Amino acid sequence: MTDMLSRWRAGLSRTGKAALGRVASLLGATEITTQTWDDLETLLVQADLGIDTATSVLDSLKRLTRDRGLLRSEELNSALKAELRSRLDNPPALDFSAIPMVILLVGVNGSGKTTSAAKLGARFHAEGKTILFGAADTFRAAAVDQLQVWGDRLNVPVVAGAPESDPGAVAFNAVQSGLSRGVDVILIDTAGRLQTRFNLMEELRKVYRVVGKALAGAPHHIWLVLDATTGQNALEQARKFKEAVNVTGIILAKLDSSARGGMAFAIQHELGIPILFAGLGEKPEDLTPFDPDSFVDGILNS
Ligand SMILES: Nc1nc2c(ncn2[C@@H]2O[C@H](COP(=O)(O)OP(=O)(O)O)[C@@H](O)[C@H]2O)c(=O)[nH]1
Ligand SMILES: [Mg+2]
Repeated sequence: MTDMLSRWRAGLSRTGKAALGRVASLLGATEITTQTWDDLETLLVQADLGIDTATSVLDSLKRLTRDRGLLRSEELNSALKAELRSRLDNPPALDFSAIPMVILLVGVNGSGKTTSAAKLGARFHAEGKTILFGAADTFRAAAVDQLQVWGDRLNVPVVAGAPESDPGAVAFNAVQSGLSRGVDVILIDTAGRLQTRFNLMEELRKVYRVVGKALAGAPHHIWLVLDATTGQNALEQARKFKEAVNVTGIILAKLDSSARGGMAFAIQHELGIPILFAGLGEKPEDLTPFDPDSFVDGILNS
C-alpha cells in the first residue's frame, strides 16, 4: 500500500513537473495581478484542463479572490488546490452484488484496454474473486494472444474466438462460460479500431446487446480506458464512446508517463463520469483506485 502510494506520487510528480507543478513557483509571494491570471490560465491549459475547464476554474478563483479579499498570489495556491479537489468526484464504491459481474472494457486502440483487463483481473483475483477473461478484440490476433498470456500468468480462463470472428459471439460465449463456471467477475476486452466494413460504435452497441441477452442486467459496468498522455484528444474520444454506450466509469491509463494530468478535471467537468482507476505502469499490479486527494496533492506539490 505504501509502495503503491509512493509510486503513485512518483508518477504524478513527473506529471506535475511539466505543468501544474509550476503553479507553486508562479504563485510565490507576490501580489495578484492581471499577469498572474494570464500565467495561471496558460499553466492550466498546458496541463490539459482544456479551455472550458480552465476558464471555469479561473472564474471560480476570481470570484473567491473578490469575495474573500485575497491579495497575495500565494493565497491563491491553496484556493486553487481546494478548487481542483472540489471538481473531482470520489469514485463510487464498486457494487459486486451481481454474480457474475460483467465488465466491458472499451476505448481506442492502444489506450490500455487489454493491460487494464489484466490489471483488474489481478486485482480482483487478489481479493479472492474468481475471474474469466473474454477476448472480444477479434480484429487483432495479437490482442487475443496478449490476453491469453495474461490469463496463463494469472491462472485465469480466457474465452476467445477465431481471428476475425464475431466479437458479439465471443462476448456471448464468455458470459455463458462464466455463468457455467460460476465465476465472480467476467472481464470483456473489446476492439478499439475496426476494419473498413465495420463501424466501431455499431459493433460495441452490438456487443453490449448480446451480453445483455446472455445475462439479463449485464454488462453491469462499461469502463472506458483513456490514455492520459493523449490529452484533449482523449476527451473527444470519451464523448464518442459516451454517445455510443452507457459508460459508467473511466480508467485513466498511463498516468505514470503523462506530463499533464489536467485531463482528469476536463473529463469530470465535461462528461460527469467518475474516474475509477489510474494505470501507473505496465505490470498487473500497476493499477490503483483513483484517489482524488492524492491526485491533487501530487500534481500541485511536486
Ligand atoms: N506506462 C504505462 N504503459 C501502459 C499502461 N497501460 C498500458 N500501457 C502500455 O500501452 C500499450 C498499449 O496497451 P494495450 O493494453 O495493448 O492497449 P489496447 O490496444 O487498448 O488493448 C502497451 O505497450 C502497454 O504495455 C500504463 O498504465 N502505463
Ligand atoms: Mg487490446
